[in-house]
Amino acid sequence: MTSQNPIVLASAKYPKPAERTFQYGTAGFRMKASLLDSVVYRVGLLAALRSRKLNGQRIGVMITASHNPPEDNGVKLVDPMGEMLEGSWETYATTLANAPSDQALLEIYDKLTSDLNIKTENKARVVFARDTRASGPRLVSALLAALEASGTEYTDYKLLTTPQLHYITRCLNTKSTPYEYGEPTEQGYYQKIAAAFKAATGTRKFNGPVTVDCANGVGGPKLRELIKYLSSASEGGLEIKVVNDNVVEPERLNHQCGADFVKTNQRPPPSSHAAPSARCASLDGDADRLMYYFNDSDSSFHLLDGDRIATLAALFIGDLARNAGLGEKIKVGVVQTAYANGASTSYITQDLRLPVVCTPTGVKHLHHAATRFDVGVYFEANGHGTVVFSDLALKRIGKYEPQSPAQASALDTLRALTALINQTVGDALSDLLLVEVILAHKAWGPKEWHLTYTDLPNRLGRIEVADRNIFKTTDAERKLESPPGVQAQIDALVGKYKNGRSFVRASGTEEAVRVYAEAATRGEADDLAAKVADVVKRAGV
Ligand code: G16
Repeated sequence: MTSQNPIVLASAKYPKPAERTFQYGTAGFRMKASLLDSVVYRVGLLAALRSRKLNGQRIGVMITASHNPPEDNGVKLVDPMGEMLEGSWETYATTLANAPSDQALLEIYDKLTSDLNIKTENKARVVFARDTRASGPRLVSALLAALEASGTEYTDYKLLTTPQLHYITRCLNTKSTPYEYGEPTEQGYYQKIAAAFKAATGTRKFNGPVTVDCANGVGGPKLRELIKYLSSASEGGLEIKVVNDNVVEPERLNHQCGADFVKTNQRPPPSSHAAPSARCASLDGDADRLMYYFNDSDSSFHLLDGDRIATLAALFIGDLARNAGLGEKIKVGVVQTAYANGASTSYITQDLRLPVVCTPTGVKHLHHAATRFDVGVYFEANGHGTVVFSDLALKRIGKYEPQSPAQASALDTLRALTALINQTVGDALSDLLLVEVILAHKAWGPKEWHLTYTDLPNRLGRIEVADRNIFKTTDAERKLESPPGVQAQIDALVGKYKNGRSFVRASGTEEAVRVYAEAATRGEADDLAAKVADVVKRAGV
C-alpha cells in the first residue's frame, strides 16, 4: 500500500509549508531556515535519484546559506566531479520541492525514476556536510530521513566549507581512476594544498602577514586547521592572522564582516585595525568567496575583488605558460559576469590580450564557460571563482620536457598551481594561497597589485520589492526584458553619465533585486545607482 511507502511515511514529518513556492536558485534553495525542512527532505530524495542515475557515483549535499544572514539556510547539490548540479536537474529539484502533498511527492519521485530510466537496483550514495548555522543539525535530520527512506548509503562529513565538500565528492568519484583528484578526506584536502603551496612558493619570500576575516563562519576553524599544515613564519612560511572566527555565537555569522559585507559596503569590517598597506582578506560564511583589500597611508580604502583576483591569476598563469615554453599550446581565457568592472574587462582584453566571456551570475554558469578554454580563469566580482585546466592542458603541462632551467622553474610552479587550485569550484582558502603565491613571486604588495589598472567607481545596491520575479533579464543579465519599459528608463539614465553602465537583476539567493552602476566618478556612480534604484522601486510596487 502506498501509504506504507517509506518515502511517504517519512515525508509526513516534513510537510511542505502551504502557499510557498520554492525555486532552485543561483546556488540551490535558500531562505529562512524555518521554511526549509521539507525542501531539504526532498533534495535528499533527488540526490538519491541523481546518484542512482549515475550508477552509484557519490552526490554531495551541502547545507549552507553562505553569505546570507544567520537566520537563513540553504541546500545545494554537488555533481560527481565536484561541479554544481547539472542545469536540467534543477527543474526536477524545483518540482519535487513544490509537490503539494506526501503522496504527490511519491508520484513525482516515481515518475522521475521512470522518465529518466533510473535503475532502481543501482546503489545510491550521498555525502553531505554543513556550515556553522544553528539550524544546520535540524536540517541534517531532514536530509537523513530522505536518505534512509530512499535506501541511500551516506557519509556525514559534519562541518566543512562548501569547497571542501566539492573536493571530497570529486576525490571519492575519481579514486582508483586515471583522474584521481586526491585523498577523499578533510585531512587529504589540507595535505594536498599545503604541499602544492610549498612547491609553488619555492624560495620566494612573503612580504609580511595577511590578516583573514573569516566572517565568523566555518572558514575560521578550517583555516586554523589548514595553517597547521603550512610552514610557520619562522620557517620562512606565510604568517596568516585569523580574525572574526567566532563560531560559538552563530548570530555573528556574516554580521559586520565577511566578503559580502566588504564588497557591498566598500569598506573593511568595523573591527579591522589593519596598518597602512597591510594585506587583508575576507571570506564569506562557507568560505567559497574571497575579497582582498588594504588601506593606503592616507587611510583611503582599496578593494581587490574577484576581478582583481582573476586578472592577477590570468596574468601570472599566462606568463608562466609562456616562460615554460607552452605559450602556444595553452590558451588562457577569462570568464566574468555583468558585475565585472568595465576597467577589468578592458585590462584583460587590451593589456593581457586574453579573451573574455560574460555569463549570467552563478558559479555554475561561469564554470561551464571556463571549461571551454585550455585554462579558464573565472571569478565573479564578489570573489567567487577559481581556475580550471582542461584535460589536454594538464597533459601538456604534465608531459612537457623543459628546454632550459628557466623553463623548468616556470613549469614546476605551473604544475604546483594545478594542485593548489581547487578546480571543482571557487574556494576561498585555496584562492587565498594562490594570491599569496603570486604576490610572493612578483614581490608585490597590495599597492602594486592595485596599480595594474584603475577601477571605474561603482556601486552595488539591494532593493526589496513586492515580487522580485517580475524582473526578468536577457543578454547575460545586462538587460531587463520585463517589466516592460524599465530598461528604456535605465538606458536613458545611463546615457547621462560618462562611462555610465548599469543593470538590474533579481537575486537568486535573497528576496531582493540587485542594482549595479558604474561611471567615471564616485559621485556619478552613486548618483546613477540611486536613480536606477528609484526606477526599480517604482516598477516593483
Ligand atoms: C551565490 C552564488 C554566486 C552568486 C551569489 C549571489 O554565492 O554561488 O555565484 O554570485 O550567490 O547571487 P545572487 O546575486 O543571485 O543573489 P554564495 O557565496 O552566496 O553561495
